[in-house]
Amino acid sequence: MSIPSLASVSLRDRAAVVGLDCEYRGGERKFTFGEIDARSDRLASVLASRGLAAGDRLAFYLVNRLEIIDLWLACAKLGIIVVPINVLYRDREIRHILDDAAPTAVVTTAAQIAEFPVGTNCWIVDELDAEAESAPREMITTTLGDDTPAALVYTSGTTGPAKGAILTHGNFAANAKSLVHEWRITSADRYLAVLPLFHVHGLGNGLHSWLASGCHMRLLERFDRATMVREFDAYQPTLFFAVPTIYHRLLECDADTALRLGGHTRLFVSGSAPLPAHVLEAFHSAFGHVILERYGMTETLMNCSNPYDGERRAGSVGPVLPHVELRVRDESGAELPNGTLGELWVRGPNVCAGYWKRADATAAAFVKGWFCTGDIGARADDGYVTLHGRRSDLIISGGFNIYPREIEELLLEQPGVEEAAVIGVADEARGEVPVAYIVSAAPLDEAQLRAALAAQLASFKAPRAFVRVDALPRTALGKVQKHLLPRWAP
Ligand code: MLC
Ligand code: AMP
Repeated sequence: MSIPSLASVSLRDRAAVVGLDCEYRGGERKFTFGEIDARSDRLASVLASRGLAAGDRLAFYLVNRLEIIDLWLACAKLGIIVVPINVLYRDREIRHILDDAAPTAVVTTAAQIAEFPVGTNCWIVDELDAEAESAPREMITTTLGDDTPAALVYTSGTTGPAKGAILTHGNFAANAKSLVHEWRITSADRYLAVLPLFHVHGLGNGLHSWLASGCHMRLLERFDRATMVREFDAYQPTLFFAVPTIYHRLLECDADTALRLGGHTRLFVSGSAPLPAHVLEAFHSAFGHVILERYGMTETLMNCSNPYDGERRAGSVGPVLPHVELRVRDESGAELPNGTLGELWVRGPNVCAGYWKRADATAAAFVKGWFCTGDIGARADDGYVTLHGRRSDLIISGGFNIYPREIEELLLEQPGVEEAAVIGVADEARGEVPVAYIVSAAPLDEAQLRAALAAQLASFKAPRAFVRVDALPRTALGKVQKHLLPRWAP
């Protein structure tokens, strides 16, 4: 099924129903599903008149706003491949994505054009919006199959730079249909959307559950603890998707507020990073809800979920979803018995078509149709899956991924830095934060290091601390043994 077919349940069948409210041009506005459909048809005319056709790439670099939905649907209808770029990314991260995906243009704001390399074809979102308002609404007849690429979502590997996971129309549709069924999402739900639409948690799960169910959505620019209580009170959502850091922040609510907020919500979902058992328990006591934890990734959308009815087990991501197959395998690829730790391999309509222009990386990640997730876990006899880390040294901070190697390479370019190793250390709110260990003959100039990193990398990748060491612990073969680095404490 294609994204337009999935969305037609809402856009066409519920055309007269108000399905979205969000900030629009500085004020609050409500949109019917019919208006959303018409807006994306008109934007599709504009994109076609600018020469875009099926298979072309179009990037966006925007915080959550209505126009991302217009863009997503217009591109889906035309078969254009969307390339979301994290708005926190800076120079080097942006350049890499643009070079790799070669989008015709990047849709962004006038204020953010300065973030892009000179010569980048930037389209201003407000100008596109204004042009679309007066554009004709034409019948779109693009042929879309399950295998038609819908998006390239960049995700880093342990070696080498970020790769574009090719997510297809079929991936998004299968994932959304499954979640709507499993989490009992209906048109009566009210979904408060705070997760960024440039990552698959907000895009694949959030936006598409809305489209597939025809529920109501309130789209916020981002999660902000200070305004959240007001938002919950005013909107009274039934559905909330978040990362553990957001639940951690919500626990700062006083007892009465927490009970009140929990009172009208039907389902709180967490994912993208481990949800600590103590947060699950504290949230249960304060808000009266057991958060439903699930497991997904950019390349596969959703793999496992605790059940809607039945036990939501602390520390587990629940059983594999009905449309997905999951195996736990050892290093040779042999299947392991229940209760034994191994790498999780998955297969199903949710799994991406490979990495953009990276046949080598695709071949390395797929074995006989199975995607090797790099996540280490085990399955219990009753089917519940637990995750126990990763094969790589990925750091997840506030639900955003950080690959140490990227920071290490940049540190090595700085004056006086001879060797560098970055590791994740536990952080109560963000789960993990990066800390850099540096070998340098002279004392470290921390301000210079911070400034150099800030100019080129997203702010969430900035090391919490820079620790000078005499040498990095290495094996006889020269491999850095990160687990032997001295413990750092704030
Ligand atoms: C944070 N910032 C954002 C932002 N979140 N900017 C734009 N959009 C967002 N969503 C910026 C802030 O402006 C600030 O920038 C810096 O990041 C730190 O913000 P903070 O508010 O101090 O941080 P915190 O209170 O810790 O909250 C951060 C957060 C954020 C939890 C709201 O980390 C977040 O939105 N995380 C969600 C990540 C996500 O969606 N992951 C899914 C990946 S998909 P500055 O410049 O002032 O420092 C995936 C697969 C799956 O993983 O589905 O499982
Ligand atoms: P990303 O590359 O941003 O898609 O991140 C995907 C990774 O996030 C997965 O491979 C897991 O390592 C991790 N992840 C997602 N959900 C969970 C979860 N519920 N618990 C622990 N880790 C998770």
